[in-house]
Amino acid sequence: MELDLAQGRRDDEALRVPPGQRLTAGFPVLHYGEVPYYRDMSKWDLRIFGLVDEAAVIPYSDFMKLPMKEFGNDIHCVTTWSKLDNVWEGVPVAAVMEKVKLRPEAKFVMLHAEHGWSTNLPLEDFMRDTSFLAIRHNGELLTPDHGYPVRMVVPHLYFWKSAKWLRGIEFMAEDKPGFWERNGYHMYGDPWKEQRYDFE
Ligand SMILES: Nc1nc2c(c(=O)[nH]1)N[C@H]1C(S)=C(S)[C@@H](COP(=O)(O)O)O[C@H]1N2
Ligand SMILES: [Mo]
Repeated sequence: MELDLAQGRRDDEALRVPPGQRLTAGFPVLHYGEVPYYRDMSKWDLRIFGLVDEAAVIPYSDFMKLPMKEFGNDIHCVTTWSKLDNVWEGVPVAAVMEKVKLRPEAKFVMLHAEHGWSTNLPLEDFMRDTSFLAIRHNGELLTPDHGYPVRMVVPHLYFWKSAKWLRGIEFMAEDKPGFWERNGYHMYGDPWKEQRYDFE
């Protein structure tokens, strides 16, 4: 029997693309509002606050000294594009969590981005070992459009949960809607269940 490698690859890809999604080879840029441009990284920091014993503020120079790792994943945008085989470099969530002591009441997370944009997710999903804070994509530093200097990546949820220009991580006892969630997007956003929008 002859092996059809091209067909095998298409079957494999089909299994990796959630319902209602189409593959894209490019890397579309999608966000609300203006792209922030940073001139002075000494003004950048990442704040970890909410239900922690003591809030932490991590300056850029300290953030860049955190342990970095390579991550590979597929991303699925709610607007129906999926991009397979991304290679990222970033800080595992566990390394950031070493900076704070989480209170037991903490069950949800709000990710805060530049200009007040935000998105919410359960603590459990934030803490997965596939979630991370990215600084590079496919070998290059993140561009301003894609979230420079640091973006969250939560690959198992729709890509809007992956906040670009991340500046704050807030721990909460109850779930609260972030920016798109207040505007009708799903509170959880599982691409395999097509949890796109909450309105009909
Ligand atoms: N800060 C911020 N992060 C954001 C958004 C945004 O509007 N602001 N949009 C989200 C949405 S809807 C998507 S699909 C992805 C797109 O990321 P990309 O532009 O790198 O493809 O970013 C997410 N992160
Ligand atoms: Mo999106």
